[in-house]
Formats: sequence, structure tokens, C-alpha cells
Amino acid sequence: MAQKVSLTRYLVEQQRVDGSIPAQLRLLLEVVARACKSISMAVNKGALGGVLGSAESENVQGEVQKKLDIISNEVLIEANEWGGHLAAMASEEMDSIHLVPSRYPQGEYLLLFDPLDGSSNIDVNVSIGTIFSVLKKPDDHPGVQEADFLQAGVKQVAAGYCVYGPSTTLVLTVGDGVAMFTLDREQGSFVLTQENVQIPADTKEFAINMSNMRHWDAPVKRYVDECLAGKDGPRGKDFNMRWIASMVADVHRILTRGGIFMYPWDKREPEKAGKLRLMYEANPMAWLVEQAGGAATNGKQRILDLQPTKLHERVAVFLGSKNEVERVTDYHNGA
Ligand code: AHM
Ligand code: MG
Repeated sequence: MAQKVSLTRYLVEQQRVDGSIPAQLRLLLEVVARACKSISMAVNKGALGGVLGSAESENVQGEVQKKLDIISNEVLIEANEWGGHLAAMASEEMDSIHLVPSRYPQGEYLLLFDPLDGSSNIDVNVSIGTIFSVLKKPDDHPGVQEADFLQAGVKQVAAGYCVYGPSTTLVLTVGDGVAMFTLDREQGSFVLTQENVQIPADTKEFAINMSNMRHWDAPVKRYVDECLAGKDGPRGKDFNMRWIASMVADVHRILTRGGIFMYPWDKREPEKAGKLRLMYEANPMAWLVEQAGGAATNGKQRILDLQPTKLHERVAVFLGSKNEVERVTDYHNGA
């Protein structure tokens, strides 16, 4: 029987092969994985662990925080602040950046995360997850400021997510393809279960919150109308629809069997570019999707090329199977 490859072994071997993972980055990824394991345990206990329900507080985006949002945020911070691999962290659940306390050594990386994505699904036992992105701190000045985080997605050095579903799966890229690791609860370790993940270029499945249809812009409406017209319409084929309302779970499906995920700008709050956050939701997912042969745009431009102007910036998102993302992007660009 083939030997199981743990996340630790995978990272060590990647480091040996082409030196693509420096030692500090390897440590960082192991620590994030360990934190995800703890979050997975808390999620798994559900009502028995007293972790469900609202924390009766709001985050910087004005969203009500769930107990598990706060617990997951704390788990990630506590796991990451003392190892010497990080300079600072940023999270969906914190207004401003979190500096590594001065009593600990300072590392050269910046970690951004959405500690628990899909918060509306926590209490109903539907898949949720953690999304993370790793950047390098610019080395032209001492200390860390929020501006150091404002780097385009192409600058990421690692990105991934962990989905807490029927099984817990960690999905990772360091710029050399996408690998998936499944948590073996008996061994307590993540085991490599898929390498070289590839998204098919074509698909018959789309994901969007259809209840917002009346608020969409014309290109999105056109794209979805054409899918809905099925084999009698201009696309000449029937489409299926899925919407889990946890981006991690929707993206995981797309990495597994293809599809397109859309969270467009809409007229409800025209001043916002979209609902999802650029730096710790869209960027890591866009990089994973591109690394698996897919595409990711904001409707007009490649997400990874966008220059962030603030930490909690929002963005419209179209990602997944390449030909579909290109089609809806062409519609926006007037093709
Ligand atoms: P969250 O980070 O507060 O959980 O919000 C992000 C989530 C995504 O996971 C998901 O795709 C989207 O919000 C669902 O939004 P909606 O409830 O509008 O369908
Ligand atoms: Mg989120």
C-alpha cells in the first residue's frame, strides 16, 4: 500500500525539490494547519461545545459576529504570534492589523485570514471554512504598517483554505499547483489526498445568489439568463445551479468538479464593489483557482492584478472554469 504523505512531509519535500518553500514559510503553513485543526474540533463539537449562536458583537464591516467567528480568530492569532515567522496579521474580524507582540521574535511574513467563512451556515450544520493568504513584508523599512499589507494578489507567497465539512480538507498553493489534504482525525494529521488539482475549462454548473437578480447589472443578468435558457437558448445546453452560501464550500466544489462562482456588484449598495473582501477572501481563492487552470476576475480585470487601497476592501468576484469566467468578463467588457 502506498505510504501516506502528511502535510509536514509534503512541505519538506517541496522545500527540498526546488527550494520553493523557505523554512519560515513552512513553519507558518504548519502553524496555520494546526490552528485549522483546532477550529475543526470546535466546529465539530457544535452545540455540545457551546460554540453556536451569536456573540452579540459586530465586526468592522458591521456584521454580527458569531461565537465561532471570534473563537476561530483567537485560535489563529494565538497559534501564530509566538513562532517567530510572522510580522503581523490581519483578519475579517479585526478593524486594524495585529502586530506580533514585541516579546516575540519578528518574522518576515504577513498573514491575512477570514477565520470562519460562511458564518450564516454555522448554526445550521452546513460546511464552513477558514481562508488565508500569506504576503512578504516589504523589507525597505523597520516595523509594520497597514500599508505593508496593501499588495496585489500576484504578490502572495502562499494561499489556501480549510473547509469544515463532512471531512476537513486543507487546500493549499505556494505557486506550484494546488494540493488537497484531508484531516485524519485518528492520526491528528493532514494527509495528502490530491495533487495537481485541475478545474475543467467548461462547465454546466453555476453558483450565484439568485435572490439578488433584480439588483444585478445587465452583463450578469445576460449571462445567467442564457444559462437558465438551457439547451433551447444561445448556450445550447442545460445548466445546473448550486449556492451553499459558504464561499469555501462553493470554491471547493469548483476545484473538485468545475463550475463558476459569482458574487457581483449590485444596486443594493452601489458604493460597494461587491460583498466579498479582496485581501483575505478573493485574492487567496483567485490564486488557487488560477493555479488549478481556472480564471478569476472582478468582471473586468484579473483579481490578482488589483491594487488594494484598504485592508477590508470589497470586490466583485467571478471565478472558476476558464471559458465561463472569460465569457461573463467579455459581457462586462462589451464583447
Ligand atoms: P462571511 O465572511 O461573513 O461569512 O461572508 C461571506 C460569505 C461567503 O462565504 C458566501 O459566498 C457569501 O457570504 C454568501 O452571501 P449571501 O448570504 O448574500 O448569499
Ligand atoms: Mg468570509
